[in-house]
Amino acid sequence: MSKKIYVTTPIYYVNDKPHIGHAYTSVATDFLARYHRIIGNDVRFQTGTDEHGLKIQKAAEKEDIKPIDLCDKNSTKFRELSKILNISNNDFIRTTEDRHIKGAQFLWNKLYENDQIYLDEYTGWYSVSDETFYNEKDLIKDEKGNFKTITGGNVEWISEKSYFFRLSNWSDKLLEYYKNNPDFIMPASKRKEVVSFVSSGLRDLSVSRTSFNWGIKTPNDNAHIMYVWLDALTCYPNGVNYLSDEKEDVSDYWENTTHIVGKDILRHHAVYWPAFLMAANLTLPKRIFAHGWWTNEGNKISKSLGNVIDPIEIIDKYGLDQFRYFMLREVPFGNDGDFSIKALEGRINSDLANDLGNLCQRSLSMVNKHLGNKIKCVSLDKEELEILNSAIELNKNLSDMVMNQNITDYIKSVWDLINNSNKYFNANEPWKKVKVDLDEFNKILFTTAELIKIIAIYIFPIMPSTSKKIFNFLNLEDSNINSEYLKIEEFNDYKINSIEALFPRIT
Ligand code: ME8
Repeated sequence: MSKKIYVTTPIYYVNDKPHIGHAYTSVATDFLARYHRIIGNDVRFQTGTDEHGLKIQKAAEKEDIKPIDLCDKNSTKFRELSKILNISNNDFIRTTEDRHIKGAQFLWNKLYENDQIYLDEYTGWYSVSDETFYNEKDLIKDEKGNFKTITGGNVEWISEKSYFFRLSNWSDKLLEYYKNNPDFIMPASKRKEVVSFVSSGLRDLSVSRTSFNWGIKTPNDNAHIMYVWLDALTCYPNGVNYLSDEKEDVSDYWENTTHIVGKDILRHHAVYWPAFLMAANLTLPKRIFAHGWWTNEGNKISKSLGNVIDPIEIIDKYGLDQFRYFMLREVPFGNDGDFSIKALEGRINSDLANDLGNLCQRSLSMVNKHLGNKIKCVSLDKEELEILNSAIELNKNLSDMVMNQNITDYIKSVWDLINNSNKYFNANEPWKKVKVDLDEFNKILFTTAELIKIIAIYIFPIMPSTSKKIFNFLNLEDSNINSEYLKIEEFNDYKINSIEALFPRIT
């Protein structure tokens, strides 16, 4: 039965152009959206840009342009990157859009009406780079004696009038919620971190600023703008029109929402966000999945170290599907990982050119050479039926893995299938059979073509263009690759189109 599903990436800050970390989250979320569509779910997938706050205002001042002009310029770059990455999002939201501003103010009003917000003064540390308030105990001192965030970011001391959200009232409710919904935060190691953070006690959270003006006005008081995280988090329900009294059908998606985020912003998503929603009597998302952090050849990726990786350069040199495959396969989803060119080239040559590329090219080019581009549909023996049925059955396991965002095991299982298909092909030695028994040769190639078709469906979420290319080799309609194709083509002959190398080897 088709389910409504909503998946989201974080909305990215527009103070600068996108880098590989942004590309990673978008590709991983795209993987999930595409798989859900394959199995017939009705998916909405949102990404977008986070455009308010001091970080953006300062970046605009530095370039001597208006904040909105900086936002327009850099938001376009994120939108373009989504296209380059072949991301299948249905929506791209900007926090400077009217629909977003209305939704953010709607949530504020609900909190205000429910007496969850009060006026006071914030005096303490603030990090502009991650737009976060810090307790001194959570900071570290550098060698010069200056306080820094644990990731090395600067903090500044601020003191200004501010509205506060009664976060401290929500500690117990949050802990109870985590306990009753053990899959709300994943992976489990990250849930533990959040539980321990909340158990140590929460302080009320400053949710408005008065010392600058690049933000959404708080509806009850013109002197304040909303804290950028309260503003930004509402982008998710705003994309499905949930923060409104005139909810449309589209809000049904909200009931089944998965937020994919990096571990850097887990606290905002797994603590502040559910507390805001509970306090406003609104529905919580189903799942927050926090993935790990990429380093570059072993070093932290940072502008000051000058080692920021531009995903577009990598894609230009190695190809998009190669990049997508590497990002998704190299690091267990949820763990930290390292980007290295050697590892990328290794994966392209072994997993892509040797395993997948060879399987397709060797077998299908034999069809073109010896069977005049056609494979006849034949009745299959036990061995063939078993291998094909188990390839089809695999989809049940893959589906369970996707429900748990287990992208890594998904890819490993598909590669086991590719390797088993290569084994089947090799063990049956079609290059010998072609000389003595053309029917037997045809049967081996038919089975292999069926396996290749099934593999093409399973790799669609990872490498959509490659999947389509393979469908084209098999002369199958590629506009809607889905699990309907997961059956043995008992009545259809195959026509094989001309074959090209899928993944050139890197030498
Ligand atoms: O935090 N490794 O935006 P942002 C892996 N606007 N992922 C990385 C990464 C790295 N080295 N660097 C960045 C914000 N990311 C807020 C979000 S949501 C309501 C507001 C990815 O531009 C990762 O997903 O700093 C991280 O969480 C996100 O980019 C941060 O993007």
